[in-house]
Amino acid sequence: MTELLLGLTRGGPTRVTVAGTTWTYDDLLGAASAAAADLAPYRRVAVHATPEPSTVLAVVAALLAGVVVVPVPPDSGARERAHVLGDSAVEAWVGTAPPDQSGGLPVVPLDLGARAPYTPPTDPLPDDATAFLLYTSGTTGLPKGVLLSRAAVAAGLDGLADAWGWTDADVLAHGLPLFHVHGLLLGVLGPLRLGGGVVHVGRPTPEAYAAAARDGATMFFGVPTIWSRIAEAPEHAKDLASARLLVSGSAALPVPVFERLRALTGHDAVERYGMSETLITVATRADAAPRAGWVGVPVAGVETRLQDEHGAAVPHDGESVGNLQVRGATLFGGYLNRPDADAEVWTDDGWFRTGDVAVVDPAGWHRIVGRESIDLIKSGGYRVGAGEIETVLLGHPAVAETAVVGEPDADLGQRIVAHVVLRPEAVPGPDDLGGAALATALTAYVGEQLNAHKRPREVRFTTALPRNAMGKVQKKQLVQG
Ligand code: MCA
Ligand code: AMP
Repeated sequence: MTELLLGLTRGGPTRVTVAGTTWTYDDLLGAASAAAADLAPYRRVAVHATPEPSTVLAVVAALLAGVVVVPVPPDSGARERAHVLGDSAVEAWVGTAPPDQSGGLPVVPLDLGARAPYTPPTDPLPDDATAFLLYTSGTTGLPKGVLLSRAAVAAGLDGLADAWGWTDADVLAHGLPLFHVHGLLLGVLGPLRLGGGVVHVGRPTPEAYAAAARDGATMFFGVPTIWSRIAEAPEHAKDLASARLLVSGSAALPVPVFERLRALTGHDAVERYGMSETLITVATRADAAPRAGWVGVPVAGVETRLQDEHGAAVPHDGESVGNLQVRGATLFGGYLNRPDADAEVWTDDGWFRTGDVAVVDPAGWHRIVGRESIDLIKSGGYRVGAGEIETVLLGHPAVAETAVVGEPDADLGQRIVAHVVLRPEAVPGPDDLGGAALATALTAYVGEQLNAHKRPREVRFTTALPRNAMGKVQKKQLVQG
C-alpha cells in the first residue's frame, strides 16, 4: 500500500509543533527513522501518550518500523493501565514509561536529536496490517482494544481530505489528547499523511486557539466542550475569523454554540461523526452549507443505513429514527481477545452496529439523535462506560450499591453522576457532614483506578436505588430526577 505517512516521508520544511518544540518534516523523519531502527525487535509497543513531542516521535517511529502502537492515556490509573498492558501484550514502552508504573516492561529510549536517513521499506506491510490498538469503553467491563489497520487509517484520512479539501497548504491546530482517534489519528497523522503543518497548542483554551490562528493556522479541531468555551470568550473567538475551517466532533455540537461561533467568527463549524471502531464515517463537506445539528454525509468509501429493532429498513426521510449501521474502508478489524463483543456489533450481512440512533434525510444528511444505551456516557468528548465506573465503586469498602449515569451538562455535554448506597457502617458521622469528604474519596478512588476524566463530577448518596419488579435499576428515573 501507499506509505501511511505519505507527506512526512517526502520530507521538507513543513512544520510540526508540539508543546513548543518545532520540527520540520526533515527533522521529524530523521529522528523517527533513527528511532525506528531500535524498534525492530518488537511487534507491539506502548506509548505513554502525553501531549508532548516524545509521543509524536514514538508513534511515527513505530509506524515507520511496522510496529503496532498502543497509546496509553497518561493519567491511566492502576486498574486501567494493568488491563491495557496485559490485554494488549505489549513488549515495551517507547520513549518514557509512566513514573514507577512501567509494568515491568523495558523502555526503548528516544533521542529527539538523533537523525538517520529514511529508507522506504523493501518489504512493505500488507494493507490489513494493524497500525493501532486503541482502547475504548464499552457499557460494562474494562475498555476493549480496537484493532485499526493501516489501510483503514489511510482511507479515513483520505476521505476527510476529500470532504474538507484538506491539503498540504493547511496548518491544523488543536489541543486534543494524543491517545484517541480525534487528537492522534486525525490530528497528527492527518497532516503527516496529507503533507500539511500541525500545531498542538497544549491545553485547548480559547487563548491558545486564538494564538494559533494569529500564527496562521488554517484548520481547527475541537470537541464541543472546547467550542463552547471558545464561544463564551468573544475576545479570543474573533481571532478564528482568519481560519479556513472549524471542525467539531466526538459529541454533538449544541445548536446555540454553532450559532454563537458563526456570529463571533463568521464561520459555520463543520461537524463530523465517527467512532474509535469506524473512524470518521460521516462529515459535512467544506463545499456544502453546514446545517446546525446535522453531521453531514458519508465520507468516500463508507455506506450507512438505518434499521429498526427488528432489523427492518428505516426510511431516509429526514424524520424516521433508526439504529445507525455503517460499513466500508475505514472500519476496524475487530476487538482484541473479544469474540463476544465482535459478535454483538456485526450484523450477519457485515454491517457494524454503531449503537447510535440517527435520522437520515433524502439527500443523505445525517442527524445523530442519541445513543441506544444509557450506559455509554460522553463527557467532554470522552467515551465512558457507566458499568466500568460502577465496578470500581463497588470495589470500595464503603459502597453497597451504585448506579452511574450521564446527566445533561452545558459545558461537557454529559456529566458523570454516581448514585451511591453506602454500607451501614460507612454512613458518614457528624465529622463529615453531608458526606463531602467521602464523596471526594470515592471520586479520587475512581481516578486512581481508571483515569481522571472517568471521575464522577458528583456523588449523590441515597438509601435505595429505584428498581423495577425484576430488581433492575431504573436509570432513566435517576437521570430525570
Ligand atoms: C475534571 N476535574 C475534576 C473532575 N474532572 N475535578 C474533580 N472531579 C472531577 N470529576 C478537574 C480537571 O482535572 C481539571 O483540573 C479541571 O477539573 C477542569 O477539568 P475539565 O472541566 O474536564 O476541563 P479540562 O480538563 O480542560 O477538559 C475539558 C476538555 C477535555 C479539554 C474538553 O475533556 C478533553 O480534552 N476532551 C477531549 C476528549 C477526546 O479527545 N475525545 C475524542 C475521543 P486541573 O485544572 O487541575 O487540571 S475519539 C472520538 O470520540 C471519535 C472517533 C470522534 O468522533 O472523534
Ligand atoms: P469514541 O469511540 O470515543 O470514538 O466515541 C464515539 C461516539 O461519539 C459515537 O458513537 C457517538 O455517540 C459520539 N459522536 C462522535 N461524533 C459525534 C457527533 N458529531 N455528534 C454526535 N455524537 C458524536
